Amino acid sequence: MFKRMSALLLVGATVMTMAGCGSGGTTSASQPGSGGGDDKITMGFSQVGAESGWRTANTKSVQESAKTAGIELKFSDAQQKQENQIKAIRSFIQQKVDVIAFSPVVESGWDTVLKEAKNAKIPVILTDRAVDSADTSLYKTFLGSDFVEEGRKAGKWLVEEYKDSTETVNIVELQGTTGSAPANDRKAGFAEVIGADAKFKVIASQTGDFTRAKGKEVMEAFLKSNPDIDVLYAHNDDMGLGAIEAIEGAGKVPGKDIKIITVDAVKDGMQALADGKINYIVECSPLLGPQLMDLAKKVVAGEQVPTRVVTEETTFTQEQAKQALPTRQY
Ligand code: GZL
Repeated sequence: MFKRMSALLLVGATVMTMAGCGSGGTTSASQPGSGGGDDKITMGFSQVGAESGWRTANTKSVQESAKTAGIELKFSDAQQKQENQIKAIRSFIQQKVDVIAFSPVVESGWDTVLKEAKNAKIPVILTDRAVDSADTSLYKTFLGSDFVEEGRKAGKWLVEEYKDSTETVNIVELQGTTGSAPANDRKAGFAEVIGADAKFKVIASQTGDFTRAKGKEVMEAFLKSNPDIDVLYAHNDDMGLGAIEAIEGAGKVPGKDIKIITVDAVKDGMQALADGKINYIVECSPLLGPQLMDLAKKVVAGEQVPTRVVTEETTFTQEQAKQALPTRQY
C-alpha cells in the first residue's frame, strides 16, 4: 500500500517537475539518490581497512547502525590504501548515492575527489579520521575523537607516574599509520605534555601501521638497539599487544620492566591492562555508527549540522579495566 501511494506521489511530483514548475523535492535522473526512486537514503561508506580490533568494532557499529536507521549502505574496505578510497568515492558518485561518509586513511590528497563529490551535489561526512584540506566546504562535518587530547592524556599519566623521579625516562614510540590524523595528533599531544620536563626522552619513534604484526616487528628492533627502555607509548592497543610479544620474547616483563601506554581500549587491550601487561589505556571510541546515521539523515534533509562532533571518551588504569571488562561492548 505504502509503496503504491509513494509511487503515485512520485509520478505526480515528477509530472509537476516536467510541467516546468521546477520546484525542488523530487529526485530526477540527474539528482543524487535517484536510485530506486524510493525515499530510502543510500550511503556510500569507504572504510580504512581491517587493520585493528578498533577498526573491526567501528565497521560493526557503522553496518549495524545503518540497518537500524533504515539507510542502505554501500560499504567498501580500502585495505589501508588511499587510492582504493578514492576509487570507492568515485564509484559512489557514479551510483548517485545520497551521502558519502569515509574515514580518510591519511590526512592529505583528498581535495580533487572531494571537489568531484561537491560538483555532483553529494554531501560528504568525515568519520573517525580527518583531512587537512584548507577548503572546509568539501565536507559537511567531522565526527570522531580529539586525537591531540588523547596524546595529552597519555603524556599526563606518564608525568604523574614519574613525578617523584629525577632519572632520565627512556621512551620508545610506536606511531600509527604514517600521515594519518591519529598518528600525527597522538604524537603531537604526547610530545606537548612530556616536553615540559627534560627527563623524558623519546629515544626511538617509528610507525607500526596500527597493526600487531608490525608493532611486534618494530619493538623487536627497538629492543635490539636500545638496552635501557623504560616506557613504550603505542598509538593503539594492537601495536602495544604486538610489542608485548616482543618484550616477553626478549625476556623482559611488560608492565614492569617496560611500562606501556596505549590508545583505543578494545577488549584485548583491556584484558592485557587488567593482567598488568599494559599500565594505562586512553579510550578512543569506535562506536560512531549511531551518530553517523543521525548526521547523515540531517545532512541529506539539508539541515544544518555542527562542523565538528567530538566523541565522549575516558581513560583506564589496571584497576578500572578489571571493573569495566565484563560489560565492555568491544
Ligand atoms: C582512531 C582510529 C585508529 C585506531 C586504530 O580513531 O583511526 O585506527 O586508534 C585504528 O586502532 O587502526
